[in-house]
Amino acid sequence: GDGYDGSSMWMRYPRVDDPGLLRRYREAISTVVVENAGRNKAHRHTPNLTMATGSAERLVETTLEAARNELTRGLGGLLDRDVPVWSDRGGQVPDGAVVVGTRDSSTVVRRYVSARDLASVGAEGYLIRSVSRGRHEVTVIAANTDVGALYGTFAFLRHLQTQRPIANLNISGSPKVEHRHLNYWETERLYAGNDELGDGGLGGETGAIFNFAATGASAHLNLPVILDRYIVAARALASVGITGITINNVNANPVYLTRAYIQQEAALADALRPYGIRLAVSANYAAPLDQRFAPDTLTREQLDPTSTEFQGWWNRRARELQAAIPDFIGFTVKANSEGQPGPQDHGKDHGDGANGLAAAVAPLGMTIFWRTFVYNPDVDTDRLKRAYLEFAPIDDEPQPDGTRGRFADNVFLQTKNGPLDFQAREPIHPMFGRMENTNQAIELQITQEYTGQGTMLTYLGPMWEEVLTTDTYATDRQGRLLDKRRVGNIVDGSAQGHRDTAVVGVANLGNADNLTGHHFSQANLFAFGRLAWDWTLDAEDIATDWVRMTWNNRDDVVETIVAMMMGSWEALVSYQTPLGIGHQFEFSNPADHYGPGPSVWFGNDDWSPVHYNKADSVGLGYDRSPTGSDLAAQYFPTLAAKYGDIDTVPENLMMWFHHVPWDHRMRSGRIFWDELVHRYQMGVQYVTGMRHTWDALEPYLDARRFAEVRAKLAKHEADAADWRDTCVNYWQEFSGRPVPVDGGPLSITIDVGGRTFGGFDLSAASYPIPVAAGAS
Ligand code: BDP
Repeated sequence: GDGYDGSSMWMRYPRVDDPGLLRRYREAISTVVVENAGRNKAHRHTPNLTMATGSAERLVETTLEAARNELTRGLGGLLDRDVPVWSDRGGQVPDGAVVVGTRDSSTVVRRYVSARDLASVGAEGYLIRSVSRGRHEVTVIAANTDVGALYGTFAFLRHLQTQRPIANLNISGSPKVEHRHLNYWETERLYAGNDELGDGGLGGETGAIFNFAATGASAHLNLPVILDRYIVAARALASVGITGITINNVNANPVYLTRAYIQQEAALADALRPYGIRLAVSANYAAPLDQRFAPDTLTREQLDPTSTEFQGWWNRRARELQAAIPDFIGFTVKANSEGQPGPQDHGKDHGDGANGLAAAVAPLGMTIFWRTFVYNPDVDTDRLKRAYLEFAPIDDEPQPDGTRGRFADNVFLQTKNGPLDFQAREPIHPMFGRMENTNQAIELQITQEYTGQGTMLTYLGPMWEEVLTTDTYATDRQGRLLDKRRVGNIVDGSAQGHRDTAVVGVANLGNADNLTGHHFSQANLFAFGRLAWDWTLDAEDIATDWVRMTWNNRDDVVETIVAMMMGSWEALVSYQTPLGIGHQFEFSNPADHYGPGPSVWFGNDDWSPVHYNKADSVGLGYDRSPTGSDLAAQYFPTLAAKYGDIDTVPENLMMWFHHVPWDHRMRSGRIFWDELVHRYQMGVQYVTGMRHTWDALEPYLDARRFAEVRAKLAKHEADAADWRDTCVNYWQEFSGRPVPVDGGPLSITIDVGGRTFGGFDLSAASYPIPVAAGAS
């Protein structure tokens, strides 16, 4: 693509538009030097793997080739001239060389970067330095491994894409978390190109980017051909440091374990491997019953996870996978959750189940990611308490050797950020900090299931920043507060000394031209990767980088778009589920989890909005304080006390923990009813503000993407208003109070983590840029 269809994502590399900067970049950069790029050839199971016809690209065979190609492509674009690869083996590297490598691969790196300096950045980190020798100025991108060199390459390109100065570079980076994975629910919750032909997917257009099932002319993944789009995705993921993908839905179809599929998975793994991306598969606990594996099938009785039959069966599948994919990660498992089979069907618990699979794959060096998204409609009145109740005792169980915790070392418990299900705002999951003896991965949702799907412009960076920086108030066994105890510290291991660490994001890639459907959904993939690498990064800085890389570098344009993005999530919370109310979504195709349904009852509590809102003449919200379900008690004491008391609970979580009386006095001075209506109003008006602001940006943006976002914003605004009207009208039946008619505020500002965004003056006739952050 030309970059104006979004198909290059944030790797567009247009010519640097600031003439002074372009001159300085051109002076500093002349050639690319990647010595020994062809060594360390990545394993190929599929020797004749090729790119689809029409592709300009050849498949790279090594990680250093990927780095070299990215540099020539990126620098060539940004500098708008050829930046050749230097190939003269004998001579000294030329002035202006950009050198990439490790101390093993590169004599230049060896000359300029000491082993000691490199040791500080670890296996996947990098150093970027300007060095000079005589009149020679050289930029060195150095790492301990080839993949570290690739990450450094992308960091260097990002530096130029965001137009930072190139003189005297001394940059380093290294990830805080080891496993930075995507889960790809290939048949569910895709909002990027889902059934674009409108024929129910019959045209092979299912929306999945990696489509294993398709055959014939429209097949996406057809051995041994790899589409360019997979490589764009691989580059995008490598650019933010993603290390693995579980490629199929957690509601797992065992077909992904069959030989025919493994062959295709191997081809995909071959193509992604040079980019440092490994594959995993979601496993269905009862797959051994599946006749597609005949004669290697088990009986129901043999599904006991402690049995040698069960472990042997999974060991055989894992061996087959490893034979084709030597760096295969392991399995992601959703068991005894939403109707999926699991160990409890055989009288065993989650510890037995996870450990049974873990034992089967441990000899192969593989890992089990066991999800904790469990709830039991038969016994739970408040399903949010279920995960902690099931998993905490196993984590705490005394072992024969005197230690605690039954989960095996190669098991991660994978837990969603909040206890319900990826709602736009939830409190943190009470398990964070509670799994002292078990590896714990956090699962975030990048695909916008509950946050506007393919229509609403919702930047999720601030949400993840809120989650990861939330204080758990975790204590040690003696009840003393830990020093480092934010969710991010729990996840990166610094809180409780965990060595194995993981962040997982439910991905939003699809088969749309721009890979994510909404152009702004690309920002969520970008932000997820950056935060998975380093959760202490600032969501606004990440947005700023993304806008500069993806749209343009005019400061006033950048500030304007970033300001829109930064308030967009809080605005969505406001018009959908303000003040901590949970799950108010209707559940009717095709609008699943998109539109409002506050009055709906589905025949059981699990997913019914009326169960979550508990609207009555007294007030609104779910009592999870000590007078109610007491979910609050699952948190560490300080947080339990804070959440459990209506006077100390943060207002943005008030209805999560309390049934709030309509006339409760809020911090704004308004009564709760008035505040509630005000929130709905503000959310919608923020969207109106975004639409107007976007219109003002027309002269500065490319026509195609401008128009596509503009059309989405119009629908976004209408749908946000529908949320407000549907909900406010329904609540009014219970509150019996008039809707406050102050006309709403004229200047809309949204508070994100103590910072103010918006400042849209809706009384003005026109909305000239800049609408800068904080202006009001
Ligand atoms: C729910 C989704 C469903 C997933 C489930 C899960 O609606 O598609 O299968 O979560 O995470 O939010 O297992």
